[in-house]
Amino acid sequence: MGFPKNFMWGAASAAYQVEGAYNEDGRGMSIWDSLSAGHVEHGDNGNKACDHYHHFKEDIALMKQIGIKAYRFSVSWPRIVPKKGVVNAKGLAFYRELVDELVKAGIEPCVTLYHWDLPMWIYDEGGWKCEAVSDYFAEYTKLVIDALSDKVQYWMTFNEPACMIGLGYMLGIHAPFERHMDDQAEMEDVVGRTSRNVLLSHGKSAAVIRKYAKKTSKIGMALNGSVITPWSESEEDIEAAKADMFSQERSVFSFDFWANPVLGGELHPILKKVISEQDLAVIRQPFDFFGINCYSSSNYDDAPDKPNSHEIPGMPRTAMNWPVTDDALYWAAKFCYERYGLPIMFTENGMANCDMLFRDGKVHDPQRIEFLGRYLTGLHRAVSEGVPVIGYMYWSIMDNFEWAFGYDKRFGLIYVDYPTEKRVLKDSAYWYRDVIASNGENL
Ligand code: GCO
Repeated sequence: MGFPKNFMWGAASAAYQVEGAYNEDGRGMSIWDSLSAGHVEHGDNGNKACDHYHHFKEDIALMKQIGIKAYRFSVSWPRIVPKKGVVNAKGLAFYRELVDELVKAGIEPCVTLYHWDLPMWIYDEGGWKCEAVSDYFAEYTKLVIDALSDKVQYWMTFNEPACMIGLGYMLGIHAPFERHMDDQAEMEDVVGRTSRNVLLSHGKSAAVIRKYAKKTSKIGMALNGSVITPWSESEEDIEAAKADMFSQERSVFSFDFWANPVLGGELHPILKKVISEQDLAVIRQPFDFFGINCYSSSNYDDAPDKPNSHEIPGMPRTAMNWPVTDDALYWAAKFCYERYGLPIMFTENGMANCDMLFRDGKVHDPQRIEFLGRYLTGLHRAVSEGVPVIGYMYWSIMDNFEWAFGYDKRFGLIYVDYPTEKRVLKDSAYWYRDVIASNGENL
């Protein structure tokens, strides 16, 4: 048994990382525009990025050349609602055109409503700490639904709430760069309040999607969390890995932290303190598919006192320094399906590599091809064992602004020469094209 016939072979991006055009056509400022100075390598920012805002037709033509069947992108909230009470028609028109162009190219649009670019006007009211944010998010959702839902079926309310809160409000390395790690009570208070608002936002937004979008719409979140791979396939090792992966000690970086309030499992103690039964009635808008962003198994880099910690000296690592762990997708799919019982979509997976434009005019990236070959073989195994996986979105369709790392880290299938905005398909893009054409049977 191989990949299903209609498997969504895709690639992903996010608005702030690719679009640029930060002050054009009525776009407002986001927390990344206004707060990231001093927090990003080389002082880079997303002002211009890949200028996808102006190159989207060319980019979709390249996607078509690769043969991808689905494209996951995010809508920039400050492009749609630049100021309180203001709706930017030009912002909506941009996404409308983008979706039209994708549909014309035979590519399924998959929309993420929030990929980290909170409008600055909401931050000024308290950001994810402010009670009103979930109503604002529902209002914004309605605008996007009215503009796009005749042609869009796949919706993700949030991308990686674990990182929004863990990196944005605990460690302070992503916008809004607030560090609340040093005092346990303060950390629990901030994480509790912000996470509750994110979950309420999901619930209210999903209710809007269900009410106003096509009845066939599918709703999910692109979640990330620790993925723990067992050291052997003995029952004992498998059970140990599973217990560790869903342990409450992993806090916001456990899938359970985000999935349980939505799907009906036990709440993490931090959430128990702040989420009421009334809240739960709003939050419980179950997913139709379980979105997973997965790059690596966490236990290769865990602290030595963690139960499955296992450092292998000199093991292969990507340019992010993340270990290359071949079976990560296999175990992520297996464990999450067993636990949540939902069809799975890998909403992100990929690697940063030391890519360069070679003197022959091409971008040779054998490491990425090998990485993909290994990870997709694991995915193929999961599918063959009967785990329902509906899609795989490579991160990223093109090189882009990698948050605090700026432009140093290249994840793309398409190389971007930033000074000229010229695009070049990497070798891995051609390789992925062949995988897609054979529906994964050539792996
Ligand atoms: C993520 C982020 C992406 C990153 C990618 C590589 O969801 O973590 O969504 O924006 O670029 O993961 O770090």
